[in-house]
Amino acid sequence: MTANTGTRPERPAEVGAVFDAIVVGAGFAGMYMLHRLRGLGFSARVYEAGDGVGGTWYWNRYPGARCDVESMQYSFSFSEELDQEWNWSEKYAPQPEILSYANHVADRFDLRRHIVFDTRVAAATFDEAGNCWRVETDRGDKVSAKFCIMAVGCLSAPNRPNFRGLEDFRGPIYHTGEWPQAGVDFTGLRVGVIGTGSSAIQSIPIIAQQASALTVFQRTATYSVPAWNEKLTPEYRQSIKADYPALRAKARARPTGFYFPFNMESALEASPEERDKQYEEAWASGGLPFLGSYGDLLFEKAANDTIADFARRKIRSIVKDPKTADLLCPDNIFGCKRLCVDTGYFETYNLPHVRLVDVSKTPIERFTENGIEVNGVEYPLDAVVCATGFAAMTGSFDKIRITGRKGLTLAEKWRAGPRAYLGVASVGFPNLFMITGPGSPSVLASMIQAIEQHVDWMADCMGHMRDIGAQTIEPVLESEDAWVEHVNEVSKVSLRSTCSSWYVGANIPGRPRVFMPYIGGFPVYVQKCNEVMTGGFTGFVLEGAPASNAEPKVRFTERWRVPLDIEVISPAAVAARRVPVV
Ligand code: N01
Repeated sequence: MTANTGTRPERPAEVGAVFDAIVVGAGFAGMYMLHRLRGLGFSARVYEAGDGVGGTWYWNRYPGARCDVESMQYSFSFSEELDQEWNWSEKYAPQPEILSYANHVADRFDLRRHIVFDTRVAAATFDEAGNCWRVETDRGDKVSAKFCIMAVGCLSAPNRPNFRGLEDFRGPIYHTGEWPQAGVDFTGLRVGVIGTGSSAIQSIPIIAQQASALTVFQRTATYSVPAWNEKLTPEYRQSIKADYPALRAKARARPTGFYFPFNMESALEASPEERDKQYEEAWASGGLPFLGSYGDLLFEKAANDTIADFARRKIRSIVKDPKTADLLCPDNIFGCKRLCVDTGYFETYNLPHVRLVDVSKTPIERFTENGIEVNGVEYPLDAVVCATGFAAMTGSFDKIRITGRKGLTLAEKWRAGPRAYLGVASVGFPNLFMITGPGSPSVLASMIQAIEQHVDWMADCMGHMRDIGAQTIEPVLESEDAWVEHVNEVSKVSLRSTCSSWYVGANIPGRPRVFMPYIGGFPVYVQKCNEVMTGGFTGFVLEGAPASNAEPKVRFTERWRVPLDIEVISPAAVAARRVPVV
């Protein structure tokens, strides 16, 4: 498969260096973690596999890549100055602009001098005698630190299906999640795209503009809502900047961690005419908020049927060929898999040089020298794009040999599914933190807000440990078990747990079927984390602190005192199944 980068500069291995903290990954999570650690006066080292910052937005350079959370909200909120000085150009920022923002943050906060690029962490081993993590990289570095922080991303380990005959194919094969930095020119080529998830839906309309012929291999049809992306005017930006903190506060109080108006009514209590009107208006606004048209869409199948029917009617109204339209109409729960947001996706199938091949019943048989074979038919191709997604949530942990107490590896511990208390730490792995780990809202919230909340919590925790002289922090098994059970229980409330998506690991053969992110809603989760912290880290054991009679003063990043009463979001609302989760 064609790689993202070319050469990496030679450098000598670093052996024996000791840090307070080692951070794995220099995406938004790793960058903000570094910033907080330095603010606390900790020594820190970040290792990053790529040759630049940005994580997801460094690797996913495929044509059409852009964010599906509005740019004014998909950004760091920890610095009012940063909020004021950065100007997003579009409603949904394109990948190059988000990458520029990541680079701006790295420069503005002088982060690069503590990041080592072109270096992949290969192993992290807890040294029980020394109470520290020993970290090894693929460049031969051997360093150690009291804390090891995984900022490895939820969608960072590409899923490359092992199709028969891959090596026979004469053309290039790309993965959307590892797109070449130099870009790809498909002009005049016959291109095949495998997959119809978010990455495919964004790239297909652009690839179709260049390719002489485009063949899309679809295993599962996908719901998608128009983005109606547009340029942002200075006036609009200013209207938000006039009171950015208020928008940020409203966003933190949302189950999704970003703000959009939504309707808490039941779809089933509305008449068909009222529903159609509501859906038409929401469709005309576009984007993920479409799922907020009613409060029970992800909780009641009958309610979901109404929005699914509407979306199918939209597809049929756009796609001219009825057979292709039929194939493009999903028959599963609307929003069960991650909802896609597109610009001209369904319209692309009206182009004469674009065709859709159904591989749901007869899978891709093999690659040949000249193309892809399905059901005995060879589709001739010059280049192939695998938009086949990721080993989500745990895939990036699997790539590192992480060994905790008594030689137990994280991969062994998580064989039947990930287990982590609050999604931040796992029993047997002291002082190992996971930013947006499994069991936290992560991918069900706006990622940057989820990252900031985790990083602030972890930084406050590490600062507190230093204050009281604690050496290690580790969850108690009962607390971890109870949290994992809670994550599972809450997921059953949502229709989201019912379909085969990457949320449950079902996109990769052999993975255990477990609903990995926490679906109870961002503010509910934040409140739980706050309680744990202000209660003196309940559910965790802190060891090594000398006994003291003084009440420990816990650090706390104030902006996470999220009021649960902003616009009816409450645990009761979650329990009443009336909280749309995107
Ligand atoms: O990956 P996916 P993605 N043969 O797993 C198909 C985020 N994201 O990279 O559904 C044939 O969604 C697979 O088929 P099926 C976002 O959270 C955000 O598109 O498993 N097909 C599916 O159609 C998103 O959800 C943005 O039956 C095969 C596709 O490949 C997540 O990343 C943009 C196959 C994979 O879809 C992942 O999105 C992009 C096989 N052997 C991504 N194996 C934003 O907008 C897999 N497929 C911010």
